[in-house]
Amino acid sequence: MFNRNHASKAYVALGSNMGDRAGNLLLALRGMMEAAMCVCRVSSIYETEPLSEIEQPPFLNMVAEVGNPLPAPEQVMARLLRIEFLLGRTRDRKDGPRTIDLDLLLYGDLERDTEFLMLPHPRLHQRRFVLEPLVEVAPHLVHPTLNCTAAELLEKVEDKSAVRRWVP
Ligand code: PH2
Ligand code: MG
Ligand code: MG
Repeated sequence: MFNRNHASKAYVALGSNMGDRAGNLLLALRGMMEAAMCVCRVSSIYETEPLSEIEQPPFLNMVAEVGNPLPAPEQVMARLLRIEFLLGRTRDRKDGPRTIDLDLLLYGDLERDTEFLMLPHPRLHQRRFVLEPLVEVAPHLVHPTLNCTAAELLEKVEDKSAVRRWVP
């Protein structure tokens, strides 16, 4: 099949709302590079209102573009989970506050539907805290199943929660 997006690019959403939030994001980026993931572009850091049923502190979010050469998608996912673990991520409460959350959003045009890995990420188009930084790094990226660009998804998103460039 014709691949509309650059075949070898993947996009990872990073989020933290516990401890040293910016430090956690930067340690995660370093972890990704140390795990042989080539981080070729990063967005600004955004401070974002939690999208959650649970009362919790504001997040810092960003998006990283990873590419060339890319490990297989399951390998990328496994490495992201390992970095979350190394940075103290626990899963004691579903959707509770976290030191670090690393979500694989897209991997070229690949689709996956397993318990371990869903591609494209099933909620990416509903979340302003993902779309704002994604548009900053890849406005023309085409969503493989919704068939519109990241910029178009951001224009259409109903989520109006606050997403602002973070100033340290
Ligand atoms: N992550 C969630 C749920 N809600 N809200 C914001 N603002 N940022 C996040 O990263 C986030 C969230 C589940 O992973
Ligand atoms: Mg998440
Ligand atoms: Mg996650």
